[in-house]
Parts: sequence; structure tokens; C-alpha cells
Amino acid sequence: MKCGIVGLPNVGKSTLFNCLSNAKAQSANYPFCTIEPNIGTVSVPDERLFELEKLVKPERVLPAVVEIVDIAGLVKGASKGEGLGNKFLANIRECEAIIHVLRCFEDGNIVHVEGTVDPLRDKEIIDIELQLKDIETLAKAVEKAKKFIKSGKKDDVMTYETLLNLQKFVEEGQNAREFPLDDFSTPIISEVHLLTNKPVLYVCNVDENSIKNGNEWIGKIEEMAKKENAEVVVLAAQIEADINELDTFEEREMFLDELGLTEPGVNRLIRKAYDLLHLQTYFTAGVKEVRAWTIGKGWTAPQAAGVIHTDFEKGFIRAEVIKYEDFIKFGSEAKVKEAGKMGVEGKEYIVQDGDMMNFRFNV
Ligand SMILES: Nc1nc2c(ncn2[C@@H]2O[C@H](COP(=O)(O)OP(=O)(O)O)[C@@H](O)[C@H]2O)c(=O)[nH]1
Ligand SMILES: [Mg+2]
Repeated sequence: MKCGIVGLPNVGKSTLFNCLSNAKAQSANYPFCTIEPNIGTVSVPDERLFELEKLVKPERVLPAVVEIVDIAGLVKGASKGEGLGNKFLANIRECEAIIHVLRCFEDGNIVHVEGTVDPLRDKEIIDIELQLKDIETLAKAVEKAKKFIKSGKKDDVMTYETLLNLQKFVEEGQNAREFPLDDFSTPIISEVHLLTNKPVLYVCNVDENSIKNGNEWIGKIEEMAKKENAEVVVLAAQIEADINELDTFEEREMFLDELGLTEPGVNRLIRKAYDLLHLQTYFTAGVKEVRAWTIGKGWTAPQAAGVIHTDFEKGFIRAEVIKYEDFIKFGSEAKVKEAGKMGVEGKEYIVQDGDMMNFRFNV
């Protein structure tokens, strides 16, 4: 599950990526490891892990992680191969969600490829490049679907018509993610793997002053995002990067405090990205390790067990489930059991965020 950071050049993508990579500076529990220069896994900040750690006192704590990719070099003409455009568009295709960084800061020393700061225009430029690529993809899909309509089968005709309507929709300058869906069209559209069908999160990269006092662009971007049903995170990547450079936790806290922040903006961003990917967490807790496991929303207990080991899924018998709140309230597994609050669940159980799971299985 990967999230790609996109945006025009010089909007702060790499600065943001480096902030994420420096999350390790904030806590040893939140390590970052660089897989390739532009890919990293970042831990998902989760207060609940600290609470569990206090009660269980395990040897180690392992948080959930998401993979983040810094996708450089999207410029006007990318869909036509401009500026290595094809390579970068291919990178986006491999991501399940998009973090779209918008430059909302003025700085005469940092060149803006379009000459002026205007994040709404910038957003359009990126959207258009992605849409142009999708139109290409759709043209091929439509062509292919057309061959099947000769069969006269209702489903084949409907598939063709759906793709054609979608193509028209994107050609009108809209993103595929906004196309009205029904039970029939949903799987067809997800199969074409369109760039503009991926969920998106907008980041307003602002300067220090705007963190405290707002900025003319933020409201406009929020309005735009609302229409798209997308989320917005406001942060100051450069300052967060500077704060990361400070040596002690106390100094970093002090500077965040001065900005009126209780935590770095990137923490909020990571949690939202996790949500955007439709991910959630369940916990396992033992003296050896307290661990957050990542699963999709709506997954069943056996599917969730399979994340630990495929044998757990194949040989699944049942799951013992403790609600996180109950564990905190009663303080230990034994006490939760005594209070009759431990659930025993079967194969159909849909795992909830924060469930503490113990799987029974045989192989
Ligand atoms: N003033 C200011 N400069 C920033 C901010 N974010 C990034 N920069 C600077 O803008 C330049 C381009 O940033 P970079 O992260 O490399 O942009 P990218 O091309 O989108 O990856 C660098 O010199 C950064 O230091 C910001 O919030 N305020
Ligand atoms: Mg960069």
C-alpha cells in the first residue's frame, strides 16, 4: 500500500518527504527506512501504542507503517512524455493514493515554474496531465470493449457504454474519482486503473505566518476539496524540516508550541494518508511485543490473521477479541476476561479498528 507525493516542481514535495523520513528524530518508536532514494516507509503515529506499552511493558513496540513515494518531475506536458513524464506517471499508477502538495507560500528566491503562486491553477495543471493520460488509457479500453459488443450480450454492451461515458466525463475535464458509480460500473472502472480514480489528499504547504494566521489560499483550497470530497492538511514543510534539525525533544516541542501546534503537521498527514488508503489497525499485545497490524476496512478475522501468517488464515478456528478501551479500563487481559469482556469470534467477524486480537488456529 503506497501513497505517492505529487505536485509541480518546487512546491515542497521533497522537503515534506524528508520531514516524514525524519519522523525518527521525534521518537525512536517511529523509525523510517529508505528503500530507494524516493521511497520510504513511515510509521503511523498512534497514541494507543504508548498506552499499551505502559500497561504491557513489552520488549519492543512495532507501529503500523505506510509507504510513501516522492514522485518528482510532473510538469506541463508530462502526459506527452515531457520531463520524463511517462516514468513519473507510471510511478503514480503503482500508488494506491495520492498526496497532492500545493505551494501556498511566497518566496522570491524559489522559482515557481509558472511564474506566480497560484495553487488552484497548479492543481489544474497536474489534474490535466493525469486526465490526459487517463483519456489515452480509456481510449484503449473503449476500443477493446467495442470488439465484444458484437456478441450482443447485455453486459458487454453496458461495459462499452460505461467506458464511453467515463471517457466523455474525463474529456470534459473531470477526474474519474468523481464519476457517479453504481454496482455495475464500480468494478469496470477500477479495472482500468486510472490515475484520476485514486483517492487524493491535498497538502497546503504554507509559511510560518500562515500556520498561525491562515492565508488567502487555504479557504479556496478547502472549498475546492470539499466539492471533490477530499481532505486537506495545512502544514509548513520547511519549518517542520528545520524543527526536525533541532537536537532535543524539548527544543522541538518548544518550537511546535510557538507555532501553536501540539504535534508536527506531518503526523496528521500520515494518519490521514492511512485513512485515505482505507486502512485500519488491530493490535497484538504480549510481553515480547506490542504490535499494530495494518488491514483494510471491512476485513474479516481470518483475513486479518493472514497478515501475521498465511497459516493463521488457513487454519483459523476463532479469534479472541478485546476492545482497546476495555483493555485500558481493566488493565490486563486476565482482568478483562474476569469482567467477561473478552469476545470469542468466528470466521465472519469483521475486525474493528483498535481490536486486540488473539488467534486460535491449527495447521
Ligand atoms: N519559504 C519556503 N520555502 C520552502 C517551503 N517548502 C519548501 N521550500 C523550499 O523550496 C525549495 C524546493 O523544495 P523541494 O521540497 O525540493 O520541492 P519539490 O521540487 O516539490 O520537491 C527548497 O529550496 C525548499 O527549501 C516553505 O514552506 N517555505
Ligand atoms: Mg523534489
